[in-house]
Amino acid sequence: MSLETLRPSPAFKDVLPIEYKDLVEHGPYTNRTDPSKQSVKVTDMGKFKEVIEEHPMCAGCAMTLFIRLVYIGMPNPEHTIVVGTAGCGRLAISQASVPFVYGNYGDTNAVASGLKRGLEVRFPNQKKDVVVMAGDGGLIDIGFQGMMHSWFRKEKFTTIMLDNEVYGNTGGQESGMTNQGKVLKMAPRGKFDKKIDALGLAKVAEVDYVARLAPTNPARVARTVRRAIMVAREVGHSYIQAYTSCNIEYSIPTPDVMKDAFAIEKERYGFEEIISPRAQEYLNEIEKKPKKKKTD
Ligand SMILES: Cc1ncc(C[n+]2csc(CCOP(=O)(O)OP(=O)(O)O)c2C)c(N)n1
Ligand code: SF4
Repeated sequence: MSLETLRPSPAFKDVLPIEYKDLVEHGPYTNRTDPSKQSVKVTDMGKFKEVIEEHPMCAGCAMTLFIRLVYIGMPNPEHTIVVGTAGCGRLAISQASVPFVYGNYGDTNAVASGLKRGLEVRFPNQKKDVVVMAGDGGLIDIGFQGMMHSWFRKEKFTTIMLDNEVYGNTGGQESGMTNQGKVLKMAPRGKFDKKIDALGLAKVAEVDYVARLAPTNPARVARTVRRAIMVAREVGHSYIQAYTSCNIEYSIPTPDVMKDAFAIEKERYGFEEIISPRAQEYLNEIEKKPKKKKTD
């Protein structure tokens, strides 16, 4: 079997599905010379073919906006595999034109570790990006062990936590990321313990690129995703923690979802990046602006 990635024969171009052709000709599958640059921009949303266009999640759910931005931020979606699990996010993630591996709840980072290593053997000449995208419950609670070990081993993939601070998909149980005292449908006396400091854990594990953000600034989300994936591709592990409110379990009226995101960002979820020296060196290199030619 060839080690080359599948490439459709030009003779079959006309009969390829229109969706695929649009992704190549008017979307993010476009070939680009510099893999660190995106071929589509957040500011052009609505004008290009996106890898995710439909989802069955609740109307106005901030998680869906964030997931959409993640796919726009991917440097090479055509060479990316997303690993997810049970939870609200997979309802949208499974609709994207990017392969999706549905791991058992709690197994995502173990599955991604094996997948990434396997891809390196199978495609030695083609970088393949692996991204775990799962809920706070799936990662900090049931997937905690696998997640932490993948961080300590510096596995070359990205973990994205969709932190809605609750088990949304199963009707409102507290997670390790729920704030202390928060009353939820299935935590009627309020959560006893503190929100787990996942960023602090990532620091202890010396994860090469760590970022926390809310989906208030779409361009920043896309840039952060691109940086995280590029660091994972060449340097080590990367972790993004995103506030993706659950308007159902937190009773946020749909029109106020973004107002809530701005308020929480201001109060306790400000944008933060923690970058190791070797990751910073790599990012400086790929983000270096070409010098302007002097004109006489
Ligand atoms: C091993 C296992 N335990 C429990 C479940 C049931 N389950 C499905 S989704 C879910 C909670 C999801 O919460 P979270 O990961 O925070 O994602 P959210 O739905 O909030 O986005 C649970 C407990 C399961 N599918 N598998
Ligand atoms: S239950 Fe919450 S997190 Fe899940 S889709 Fe609905 S609003 Fe989003």
